[in-house]
Amino acid sequence: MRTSPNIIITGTPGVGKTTHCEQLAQSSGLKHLDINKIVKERNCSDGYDEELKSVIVDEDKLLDAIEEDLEKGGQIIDWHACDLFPASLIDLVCVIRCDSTTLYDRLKARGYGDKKLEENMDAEIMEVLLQEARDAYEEEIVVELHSEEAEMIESNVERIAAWVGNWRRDNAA
Ligand code: DAT
Repeated sequence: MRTSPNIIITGTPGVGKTTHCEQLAQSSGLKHLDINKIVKERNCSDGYDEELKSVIVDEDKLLDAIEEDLEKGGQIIDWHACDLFPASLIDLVCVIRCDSTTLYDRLKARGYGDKKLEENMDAEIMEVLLQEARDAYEEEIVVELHSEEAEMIESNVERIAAWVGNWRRDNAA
């Protein structure tokens, strides 16, 4: 029985997932599971996509690598996909959103090539991650949050941290 919830913070690259996760980890005491880092450190890759300049993830290896952490609870999963994590271990899914102009500037600043930039812009405009979250998890646990300006991070994090406090109270042994 978990005494702290597991939360997924997902969204298109550049929307602000890592920034949210770092602040949420500080204010809630939950652990930030940076999946990009875990894939590298625990060798969960299955090759490299030269065209997109990104690592191909072996999802089975990744799940094996974090399963124990998820069973313990208290994890914040930071990843641009969400439907691979078992619904029974997930308590809240936050889909971070960002308007196209702002996202374009952030991805350009990151040095993304044209193809990668275009794919990610399309994904955000088509609400791909929001749909993926809604298809994989109960509607009540999927929340859409906007992140164009700094104050939005603060209010989103406060809102999630308050939710964590309620979850812990409701699920206290
Ligand atoms: P992700 O983890 O989704 O790829 P990130 O947290 O690394 O995104 O953020 C990408 C960049 O955008 C980074 O330079 C921080 C900035 N950023 C994110 N959310 C922001 C916000 N609400 N206001 C201002 N800048 C933001």
